[in-house]
Amino acid sequence: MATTTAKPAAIEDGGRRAVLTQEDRRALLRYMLLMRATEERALALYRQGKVPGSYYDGRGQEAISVGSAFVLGPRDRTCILHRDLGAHLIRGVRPGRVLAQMMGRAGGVTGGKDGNMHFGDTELGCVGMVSMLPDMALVTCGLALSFQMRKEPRVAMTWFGEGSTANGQWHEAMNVAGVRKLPAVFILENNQFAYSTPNEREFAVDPVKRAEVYGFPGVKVDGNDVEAVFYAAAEACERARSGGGPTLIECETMRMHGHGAHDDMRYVPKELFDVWAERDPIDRYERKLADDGIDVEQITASAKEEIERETEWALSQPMPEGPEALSGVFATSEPRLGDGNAPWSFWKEAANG
Ligand SMILES: Cc1ncc(C[n+]2csc(CCOP(=O)(O)OP(=O)(O)O)c2C)c(N)n1
Repeated sequence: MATTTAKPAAIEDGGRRAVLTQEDRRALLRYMLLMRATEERALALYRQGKVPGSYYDGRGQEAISVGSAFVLGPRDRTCILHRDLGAHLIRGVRPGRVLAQMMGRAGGVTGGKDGNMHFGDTELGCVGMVSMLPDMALVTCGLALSFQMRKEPRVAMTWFGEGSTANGQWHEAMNVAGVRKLPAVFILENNQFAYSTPNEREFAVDPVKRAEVYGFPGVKVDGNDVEAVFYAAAEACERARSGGGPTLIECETMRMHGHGAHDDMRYVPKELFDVWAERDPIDRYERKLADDGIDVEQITASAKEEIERETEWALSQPMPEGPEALSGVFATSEPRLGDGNAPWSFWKEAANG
């Protein structure tokens, strides 16, 4: 199976074409802006001592989680990692709930439990993350296997850094996905560093080539181009839904902040930041949409206003009451599994028949 570079193209999925409308493109920009603004707010709150622990953001990587999660339908499922806030937002988690989560407030996604990384709203199709890398790749295989066994045309998608591909669990996940042709989409975010370890100390072959040895396609895309990510993910989802098995999509990008808020990233050469700053995914997309006559300023202003409102809401949330510490810790009822959220016009049309 060839390793290819994805080119934007119309994709067929269930008889419908994956073509971004102007409304979709405005939404892609809006979600990237919301992701960045939410993370900037969270970092500021961390520095004010309101976010305990550390804080892990995905600055510079917004096009990846936004472009790929945007493809998914309401009944698809996600395993979202620490640099993929855009995917939570696309599934329908409000920025205020994310900020409340970071601060351990009752209004947070898990009601003030689980710290600032390990959250997911199952009603919106997001499985809460665990830190052991890359165990969510195995959980993704489990979700995909259940869809396959029930013959449901659904997709499980997950994200991880290139550092995760060195761990044995990752290889087990890729192997089972390949052998069973699972309807899974693996999004590899190659942001050049696994904490302080640069790519050249991480692997001897390009990680996308590893898909081929497990018997399924690997695709490399510009991870700072939101539409390139979208089209690669649309093609992968179509393949998964039609029984063609998994895809690994390697998105090339750069982590523009430290590993966490505590990391001054002095191990990264400054020139590298300069090169990647020129390729900022939001600046690039703003320019592209403005050239196409879209009112970018209006989208920027409304995202700014939304984040102000959401921050105020998050700050007004109380801390959880003591007895709440025990709720939701042990299973006492069936999990609430909702049909999620999907903003892409493809799904809106499907819902309207
Ligand atoms: C099994 C395991 N070992 C170590 C860690 C600690 N750890 C958390 S993130 C990280 C670096 C991960 O690098 P990468 O997968 O490239 O993702 P990135 O953080 O660069 O997005 C490490 C070593 C962990 N979470 N799990």
